[in-house]
Amino acid sequence: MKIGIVCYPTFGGSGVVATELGLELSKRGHEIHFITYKQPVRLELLGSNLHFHEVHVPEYPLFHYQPYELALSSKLVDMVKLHKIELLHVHYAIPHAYAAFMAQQMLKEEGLLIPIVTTLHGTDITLVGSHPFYKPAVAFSINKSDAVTSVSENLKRDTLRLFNIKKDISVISNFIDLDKHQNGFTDCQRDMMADESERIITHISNFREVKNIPDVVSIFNGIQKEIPAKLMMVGEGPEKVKAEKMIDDLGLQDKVVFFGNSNEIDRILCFSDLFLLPSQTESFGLAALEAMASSVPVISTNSGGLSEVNIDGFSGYLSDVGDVESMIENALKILKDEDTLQTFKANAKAQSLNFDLHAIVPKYEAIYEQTLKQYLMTFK
Ligand code: GMT
Repeated sequence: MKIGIVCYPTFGGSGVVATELGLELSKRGHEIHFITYKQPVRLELLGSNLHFHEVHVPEYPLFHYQPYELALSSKLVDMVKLHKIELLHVHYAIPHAYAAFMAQQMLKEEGLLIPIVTTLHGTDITLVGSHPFYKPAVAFSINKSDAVTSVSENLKRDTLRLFNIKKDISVISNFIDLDKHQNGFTDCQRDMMADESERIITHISNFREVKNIPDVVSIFNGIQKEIPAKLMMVGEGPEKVKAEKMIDDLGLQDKVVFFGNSNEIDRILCFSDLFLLPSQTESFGLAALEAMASSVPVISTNSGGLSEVNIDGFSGYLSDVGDVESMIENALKILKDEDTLQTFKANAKAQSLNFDLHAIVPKYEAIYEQTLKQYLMTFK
């Protein structure tokens, strides 16, 4: 099948999922066209089955805000026609499903039929989308999609609770390419980061408010008071400055390494002992799954879809949002004793196997086939 994928190409989980999905679909013989404003960060090799089309927004002084949705929908129309794309899979209701719907209508005027599959990732529903200002556009975009998927049961429930949705929502959980997390390194170069006696704690995110970055620092502070430890902070975002200041105030400068955005996540996870994700909410928590796939147990909150990913007392522990004391206590339960740590590491890996991409990508293929068939039938 010829599939157009629209996503945010940056370091967020939705872009990663869309990219890994496109890569796997191309390996399975589909022709994939990524249509977005920048080449997705994890998309390295383009080939005969894998294409990238950049959406360029022309600068026009009359527009106070340059209209990305307009540029995207025009680009979608052009690419669908040029490459005979049969189906659009858009990640995020706004603005992507919104722009795809406009493209679909324009194409219909020319007698071309193309269905839209929309995947909801979370922030389009729980943070941005539920804002009264965007609510009508989100509900409209979801209801006008030909198929809708959500990355967790929890996100499906939230979507149905917050919006007036007339569409069925299929839950297809996020997945992981386990081959990329085999810890194939002969040497993780752990000694470059910490002494043998120190535990390595890692946090990876886009440092937005929803990630509760001050809690990451407080949890680490509590841990390092009890056992020797280092903190790896990976990513960039608005809360990073706050974290740096907190670390200075607590005198932890020598114990914390900031990496910025990294394409070497698997290398960093390879030498990590524990992953922290104390978010206010996560529709899924792909970063936690990536950690678990690298045999790193997870200390997280129990909010959103996190309890579908991290299993309390098995692959890590879950606490209420903001309950830093309980997160410190749980982290120490895992880290204090070597045998317990090894058990949690093995459990984290075992839990990640439930999200193997080879089991989950066929679910998307089934949705594509069914949606295309149904959509074309409606116009017969
Ligand atoms: O919050 C992020 O880290 C970015 C955001 C995104 O749009 O990429 O992540 C959302 O989608 C991911 C992939 O489905 C999920 O794993 C994240 O939990 C979700 N973020 C939130 O719900 C806050």
